[in-house]
Amino acid sequence: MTTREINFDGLIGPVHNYAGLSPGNIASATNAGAVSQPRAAALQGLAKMKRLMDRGLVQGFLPPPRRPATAALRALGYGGSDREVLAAAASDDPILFNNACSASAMWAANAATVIAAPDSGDGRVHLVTANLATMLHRSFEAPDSFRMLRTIFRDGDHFMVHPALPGTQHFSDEGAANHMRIAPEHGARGLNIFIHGAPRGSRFPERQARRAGEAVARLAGVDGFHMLQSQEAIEAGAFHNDVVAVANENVLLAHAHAFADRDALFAAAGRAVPGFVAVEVDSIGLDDAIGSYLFNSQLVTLPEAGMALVLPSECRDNPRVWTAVEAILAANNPINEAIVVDVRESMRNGGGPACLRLRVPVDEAARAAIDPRFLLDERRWETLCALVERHWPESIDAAQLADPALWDAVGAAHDALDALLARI
Ligand code: SUG
Repeated sequence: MTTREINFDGLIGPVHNYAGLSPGNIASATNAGAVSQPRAAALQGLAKMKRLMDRGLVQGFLPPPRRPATAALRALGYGGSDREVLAAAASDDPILFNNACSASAMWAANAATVIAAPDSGDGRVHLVTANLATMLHRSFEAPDSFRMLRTIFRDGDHFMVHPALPGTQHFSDEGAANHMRIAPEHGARGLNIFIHGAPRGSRFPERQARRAGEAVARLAGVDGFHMLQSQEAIEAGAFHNDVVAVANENVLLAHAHAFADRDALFAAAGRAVPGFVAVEVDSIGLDDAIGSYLFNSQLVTLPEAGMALVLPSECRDNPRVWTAVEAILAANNPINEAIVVDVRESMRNGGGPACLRLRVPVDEAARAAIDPRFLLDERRWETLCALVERHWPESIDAAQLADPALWDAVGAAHDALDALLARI
């Protein structure tokens, strides 16, 4: 049976805004207080999905959880109607309130770690929900993501969806953004690499703890290979590994300073995977890598053979980075095409093409077991575009977050999405 990868992209939610909630994420900090464009953001994300569908790739989506997160505020003691909950939180504790207003679930690469069926202990695909424990706004996603993943992958013959690890710094887990799989092909057994941050010695918080990767590996029944990020990369703003490295099948594309010990990592990959190809880039600095998000490209296998890099347009805007891209394409490796996409609204919060998707490799039987509402065809894609055009706010500035009129508009957009999911 053929195994193919499905990219599930987070549909960008109607409350997408720039509140500067992620210290260490340079783009998020730089754009704090800027005016966001939720409608354009969601349409950019949908256009990216369509580009890949048109190339014959299988595309799914994850609906945004309801925001503002009134459920999280209720769990913190706010009561009354939704409006009362939000009004009280907005006036008592604007920081908490802003955290409850984030549309950060769009970055689906942080929803869970996915372990492919050929690697897992029991032959099923395992999805371990990420706790996102380091950032308050992101931690609110975990219960929503668990519920959503259990809905989409509910067939227990093919999938096992795990709840999040304990939500403490000891197990801080940001999911697939810190996991790479190197394998001869999607359907073959591979090496699972878990990348973690440094618990001390950085001015930035450690967002992925080694213990988390170890626990995920145990839960899914794999022997993981664990590797520390380089201190240099963390300090330059690589708050997740997927900002400096991306893998697909037998290929690893990485910045030369991504890992604390690249020799050990390359040796392990070479031992585990015959035909392992490392494409290492040292012609640009970490500042250009992080400013352009070159390594946050999606690296995908094309149905007609070869691989494409799905790059953010910021890479084309930087001549040094674009020269590096041309060199990657010209060199002797499977990457032979660049597909440039505009995801600027997400990029301004530190989320590139790879952050926006959760990749799930499945064989035909497992694919048939996925809830079909979350797999896109032309008609479903058009329905989602029409929904966004009609219901997503055109713009939001930070001061507007506390405006009840915005809560009503966003609530109506979520109601319309729920209604759509009931009929597509
Ligand atoms: O967790 N930004 C996200 C970006 C996540 C990118 N994901 C990957 N690299 N896989 C984060 O830092 C900013 C939200 C704000 O500031 O409002 C934010 O959460």
